Formats: sequence, C-alpha cells, structure tokens
Amino acid sequence: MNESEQTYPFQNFPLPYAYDALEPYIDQKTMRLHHDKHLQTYIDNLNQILADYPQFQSWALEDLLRNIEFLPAQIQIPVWRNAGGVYNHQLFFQLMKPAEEAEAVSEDVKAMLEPFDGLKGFQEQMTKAALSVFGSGYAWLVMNPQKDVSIITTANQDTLFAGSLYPLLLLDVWEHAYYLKYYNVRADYIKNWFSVINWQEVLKRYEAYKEI
Ligand code: MN3
Repeated sequence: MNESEQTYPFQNFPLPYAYDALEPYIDQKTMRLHHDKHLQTYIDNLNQILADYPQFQSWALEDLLRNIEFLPAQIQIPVWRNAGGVYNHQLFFQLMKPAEEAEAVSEDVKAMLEPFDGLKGFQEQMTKAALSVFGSGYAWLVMNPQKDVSIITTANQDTLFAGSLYPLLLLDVWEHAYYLKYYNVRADYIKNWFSVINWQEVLKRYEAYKEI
C-alpha cells in the first residue's frame, strides 16, 4: 500500500534501508531516534487524536491535510501538526538512500535542475534556503502547476497541502535531524545530506507530476 493512502490507525513503516546505511553522512543513532521516536510520536499523537473521532478514521493522511478546515475546530491544529509530521518524515526518509548506491547524477536530473544552472547551483540555493530556516522546519524542491521548479522553506511541520505546490524533495532541518552528530553546525549536515539524496525517486516524482 502506498504510504499516503494509509488510514487510522496509522503505523510506522520500516525505513527502506538499514539504520546505519546513511553513515557516515547521517549517523545510525540519529536515524534510530528520528524514525523510531520522533516519527513514532507524531503517529501516536495522530492516532490518539483520531481515536475520539471515528468519522475521520477512514481519511488518509493526505485527505486530513488537504481538508483540514472540515475537521472540528478543536482538532485542526493538532491534526495539522501531527499528520504533517508523519507525512513530512515518511517522505524525507523515502527520498534518501545509501551513498554507496548513489549513481552519477543522470542527464534527466541535470535537466530537472536546469533552472538552478545545474546541480551545483541547486546545492548552493538549497543550502542557503535550509540555513535560512529560523528554528524548526524544512527546505523543499517543489514544482508549481505551471511545472516550474523552485526552492522554498516551511516552518515546523507545515506541509504543502494548503497551497498548490507539489513536493519533489525535502530536507528536515529540525535540530533533532542533526544535533547528535553535527551539534549546532547545520551547514555541515546540509552538505553531507547531498550525498544521500535518492535522485531516482525525486526524478520519479518530477516525471509523474509533469504528466498531470
Ligand atoms: Mn524530523
């Protein structure tokens, strides 16, 4: 089942690689905490909130986020935060892969990144965006309905479902994503994350959305 189609009670899917598979770029301890504790907490919170609202238990994660204004007022903010936390983390983990499995960046990826003058320009702009996030949030590579790609940032566990942008790639810059290994040096974490991007998956998302 596609992860975005799952409904209450939400479950934590295993990582698509071993906890230590992203070493030395992202350490095993961070991955265990990030996946087993941080993501799990968002899942547990979301299930706990929806336990009292059986009428929304058949809604997929995306339905909840897209239609947040149709939920009872008292659960809109907690569902937005926790469902967002689940969605963002599942996508973030899915879009990384072990560096030793990484292939040379393909011509198709280069074409996708043309608006940034290629891979290097993309890395520079993504780094700048990720460093600019004040406090907790994400930097994203997104596509708009006109099929233009750009880089944006979001705060906390906001998702892109309130607008019309489609997520191609995201970088978690909450401190929990890097503090154990990189302490306060977010820039080094960002630099190393570029080595574990799953470009094939990103490209799949890009190609699929271009067709819509
Ligand atoms: Mn996180």
